[in-house]
Parts: sequence; structure tokens; C-alpha cells
Amino acid sequence: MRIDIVTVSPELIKSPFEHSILKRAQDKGKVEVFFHDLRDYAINKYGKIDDYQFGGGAGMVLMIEPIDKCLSGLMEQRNYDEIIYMTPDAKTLDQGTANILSAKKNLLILTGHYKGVDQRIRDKFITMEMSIGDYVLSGGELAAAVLCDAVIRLIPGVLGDETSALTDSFQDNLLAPPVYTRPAEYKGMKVPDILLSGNFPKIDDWRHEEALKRTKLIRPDLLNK
Ligand code: 6GU
Repeated sequence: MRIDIVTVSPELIKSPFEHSILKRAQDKGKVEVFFHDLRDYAINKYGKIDDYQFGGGAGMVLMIEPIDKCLSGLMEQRNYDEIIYMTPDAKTLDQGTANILSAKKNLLILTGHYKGVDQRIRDKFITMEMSIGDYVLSGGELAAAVLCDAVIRLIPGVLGDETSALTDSFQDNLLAPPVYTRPAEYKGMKVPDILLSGNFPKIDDWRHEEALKRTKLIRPDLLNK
């Protein structure tokens, strides 16, 4: 997979890709990530990329020209499966969407800033708009990093143990069950006996029951999906 990320703050988003699973995925050649600084496409030598909004109102809007130049240049070089705009006024990312995106070849991600981008960019280029939750971030960079993490770890061969992504929370619309490791008892706090029993079918049942219990209690909305 190749991911191109267009942003006004490349430095803000780079670091998550330099550690842990995201780094290993790149080292293994499973994904290539490229960052593009919108400032390089500014309309003047002062680096202008945003302006006041028509009709008045607080906040700057990213201008159409720098984004058009950057996106058009990339689109001439390859076909993108999706051109994604990160914005709070969109559908929220979920595991199903991450699964679908993990099978794509080329993704282009545009991150907003300030009041967002000129609507004509959204109308002309964007094939998918995505929020990561019902709260507002200062910019779309962290949201893009979240999206990339959710997608990249699902690319086959990225996680060492192929099954571990399958038992994540949400993969089956259930929260994950509790997990324990040694010691079996600590300051009087015991690990549930069933987990020490060696009876794996029973352990599977127990985990499923616990996942259901947790989901009913904390996220009953997931059970109606
Ligand atoms: Cl994608 N962008 C911003 N700025 N805020 C958000 C978001 C995105 N998703 C949730 N909040």
C-alpha cells in the first residue's frame, strides 16, 4: 500500500510513523507513506495558503489553489483508490471502514486546519470524508495518524500474529474481554480460575460472555449494529 498525506504540518504527523507497528510495517515493505507540505504549493513567496471566508465569520479557510496543485500533481502520477478528507463534519471512522481501506493500493489523505478547506475542493476531489469522533481537534493531522494506524495494522503480514487483529475490540462489534498475565495471584487479587484450567473451548465461551457483558454495560449501542 502507498499512502500520501497532504498537510500544513508534516512535522505534527510524522512521529507516529517512526515507531512500533507503523514503523515495522514500512520496514517490512507493507506500506510506504509520503508527506506533502501544502506550504510548498503556496500562492505567493510569503507562503500564503489560507484566507478569510466569504460571507464573513471567524477562522481562516485553506485556499483552493494550493490544494488543487498538490492533489492534481499526485493524481497525475497514479490512480488513488480513495481521496480522503479528514474533517469533524463527516461520518465517524469505524473498524469496518478500516478493514475495507486496508485492502486498497493507493490512498490519498488531505488533512484540514483552521475552519477547513474551500468546499470546492471537497466537491471536486474528495471521494470519502472521515471524522474520528464527536469532538473537535485543532487540525486533521492527528486524526489522519489515527486512521493510518487503524488501517496499516490490518494489512496482511503487518502484525506478527495474524490472529491478533481478529480478536481486537470491534472486529466483531464487541469490546475485548479482560486479559491477565503472571502472577496468578497478586496481593490477594486472583486471576479467574477458568483461565488457568487449560480447557480452551470453555475459555473461549468465557471470553465471549465477558465481551458481551462489557459491551452491554459500556457500549450497548454496538449490540444493535
Ligand atoms: Cl478528522 N478533524 C478535526 N479537526 N477534528 C476532529 C476530527 C477530524 N475528527 C474528530 N474531530
